[in-house]
Amino acid sequence: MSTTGQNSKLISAQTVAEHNSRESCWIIVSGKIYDVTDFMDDHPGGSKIILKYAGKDATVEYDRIHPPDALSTHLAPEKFLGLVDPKTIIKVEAQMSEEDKARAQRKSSLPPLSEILNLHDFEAIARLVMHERTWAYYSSAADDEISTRENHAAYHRIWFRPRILRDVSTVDWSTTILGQPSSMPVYISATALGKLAHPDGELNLTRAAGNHGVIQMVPTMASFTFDEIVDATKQGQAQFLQLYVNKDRNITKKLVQHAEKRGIKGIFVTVDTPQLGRRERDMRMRFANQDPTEVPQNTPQDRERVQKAANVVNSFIDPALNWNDIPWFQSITKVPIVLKGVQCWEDAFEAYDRGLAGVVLSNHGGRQLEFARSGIEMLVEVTQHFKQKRGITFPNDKFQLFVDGGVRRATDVIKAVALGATAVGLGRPFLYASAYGQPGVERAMQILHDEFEMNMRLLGARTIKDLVPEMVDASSIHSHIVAVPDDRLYSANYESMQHARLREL
Ligand code: 173
Repeated sequence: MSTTGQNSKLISAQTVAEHNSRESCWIIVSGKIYDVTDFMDDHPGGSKIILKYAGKDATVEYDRIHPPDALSTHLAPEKFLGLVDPKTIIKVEAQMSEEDKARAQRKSSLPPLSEILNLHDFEAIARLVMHERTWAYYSSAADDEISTRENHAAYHRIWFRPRILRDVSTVDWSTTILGQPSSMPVYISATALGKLAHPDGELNLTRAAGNHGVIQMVPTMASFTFDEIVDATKQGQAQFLQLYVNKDRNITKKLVQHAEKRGIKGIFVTVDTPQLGRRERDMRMRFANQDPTEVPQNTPQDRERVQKAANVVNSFIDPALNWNDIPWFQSITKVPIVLKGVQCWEDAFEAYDRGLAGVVLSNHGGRQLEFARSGIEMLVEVTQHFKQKRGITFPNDKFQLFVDGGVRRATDVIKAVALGATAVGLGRPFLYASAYGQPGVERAMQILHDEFEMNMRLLGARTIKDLVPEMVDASSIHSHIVAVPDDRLYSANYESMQHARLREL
């Protein structure tokens, strides 16, 4: 399916401008005219933004978010109507709102990277300089945002039992993940729409990862194409692929087999997203930016539209995915397959018994099921059950455990590794660092390296192998109410949710 076929019919910009409503909506992207009337309610970013550009040229906004092939992948060929007649285009100067100007001003006074001392700093800066819609999308989480805060708080319930008088003049925290060397037990977890953070989006992550020997998990919903991201790697740089499984299994099969050909070293199938969680701060931001004439009314049509928008991800992600699909995955690729979003020992056993390469214990950054437990708490449960019921201990090369969510410090990673994780995923922190572009992401990685070096020494751990369960006290991990000092840096970054407000008349 492709809309990039030969359709060289010329249409005037004035004709396009007549199709400026929900009933008939055309847009121009890179000189091409598309009919998006039927598609707009399936658009993951909502119909509102499409209607804003109805009858107009949406190229700049489109490029800010999407990979070049998004339209050709998601629209039927007949929706590509032709080319805009260049003689008919009237240029309109882009207008900057007061908020845009203020943001640009803040962006011009970023502190130098040398003053960024930890990953919380990146988050605080990102909140000031990212577009408010970007911040709302990245930082929001499900419902009352309790799981997302628990993700970080759970690490506060684990304390260290260091060993002394070991020669720690040299310490080494490098490791291997699914057989691939990694300079630290950390990988870049997949996050959608990287271009919202910076024009170079995911490529900042790819290039920084290449320079620091870190593995990047390439997201299905990236804002560059898969090939653009792979093309940005260095010789020998390993990458994983995060996979949303499409209803049309041929699309998924093609992606997986193409990824294998391009040298992807692990496939992380996301299993916690049969429907997207409700991220109310993100939803609220969309309403706040809404044209009052477009505010959904309580009519059956509008209710259906809102419901459809909430479930829109269903057109890209198959909610029918189930355990019986696993042999099919194993038949289409030889790349190790890991399930991302496993949340209890029963499912971890199931994954093990079906010959998968591992699981990511994760609640999707708290963005899916509210009151899903933190990955680090699940890790304690999973390793205990494997030991007691199967006599299996971790880390284990045959079946690897990963954790993500809430990780901001090397000490967090070290706790997870001591408890049996092979490596830990960080998503948001690297996105926030990418507000500074590639140098920001590199600085974030360097900060983690510096924290690893010092903490390995202070713990008496010369290598990753010295990080054993006896080095931590996780006995309070399942107690969700424990008085520990507040993490001021982290808490100050947390932005409270808001209630609905009366509309301004
Ligand atoms: O967490 C997310 O926002 C996410 O996983 C997603 C899924 C589909 C489209 C965009 C983002």
